[in-house]
Amino acid sequence: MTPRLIGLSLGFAFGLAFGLSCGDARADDLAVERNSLGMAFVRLPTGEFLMGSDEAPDALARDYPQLPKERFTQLGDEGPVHKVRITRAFWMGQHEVTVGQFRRFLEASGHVPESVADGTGGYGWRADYDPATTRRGDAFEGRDPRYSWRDPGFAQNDDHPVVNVSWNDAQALAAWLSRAEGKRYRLPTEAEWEYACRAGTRSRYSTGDDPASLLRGANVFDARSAAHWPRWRAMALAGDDGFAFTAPVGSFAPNAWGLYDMHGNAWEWVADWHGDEYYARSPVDDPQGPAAGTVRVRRGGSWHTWAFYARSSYRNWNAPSTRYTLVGIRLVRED
Ligand SMILES: [Ca+2]
Ligand SMILES: [Ca+2]
Repeated sequence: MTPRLIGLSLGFAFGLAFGLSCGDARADDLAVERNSLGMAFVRLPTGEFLMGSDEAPDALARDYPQLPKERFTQLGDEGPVHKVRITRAFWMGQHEVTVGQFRRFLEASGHVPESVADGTGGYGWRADYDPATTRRGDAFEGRDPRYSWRDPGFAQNDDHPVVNVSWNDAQALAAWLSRAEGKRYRLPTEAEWEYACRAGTRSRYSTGDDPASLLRGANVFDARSAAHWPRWRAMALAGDDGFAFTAPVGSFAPNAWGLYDMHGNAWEWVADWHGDEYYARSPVDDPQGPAAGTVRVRRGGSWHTWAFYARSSYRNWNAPSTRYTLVGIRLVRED
């Protein structure tokens, strides 16, 4: 991760200048529809929100005492906090795309996932694999053809989020669904994703500021996961969320707009290229991200992610061909 430092205090002043004008939508009022693969979508209204975070490193250090302090000065791309207006209602996937839905897509479309097509496979978990034996201390073994969307090395049934899928695979899924149903599917923009994740909140998580609040709302790196990665035990969320690996989608409480697993379970690819300084020049209306780039953003954290990196504003990224045990898909359908 490259150090990313820009004016956090400026972002804070900017954030105070705007009030929230969204968030009055309630899950009970929002329409839900299912598509041909059995994916449920929630219709999110237009609105505006404050995107990003300008939290001072000292405040973060106080609330995440287990992390090295330099982590808190590497978050420049989360600021400045800026107003974003979503001018078009859209349908947000209520859940991450599941293994079963992805399999049905492959069977119907003939698409070959990138990890299979290029013969290099994905990443996976193996009980006797030791990160300390690898040069980079990788948490998982791979790339290896033995691992793919079909097998990340731990048990998944059809209701778990599909992982080891690339950004390019997500494009293929959206394009096929669009052709099959005559409605436009795509990945959410990064702004749509954060709007949906926050669901009217301004706190670190849709469950509040306290990392412990995630226990009722998200599958992250908790005490149960730490049993398999003892070297990172200190980073685990205190308590047991019930899942060492992925959980069936929808196993935790939804946010205020009826969306599940926006925090944790699987990271979710979004449409945008990543730009370190994009927020400083982002348009207010429907930002689409930088026009060009080398890496695509993923959001929300995963079952293996420390709570700090599952915050609503946190941004991470990978090359569009990346396939990994932690990264999955959530789609948008246009209105
Ligand atoms: Ca967990
Ligand atoms: Ca997720």
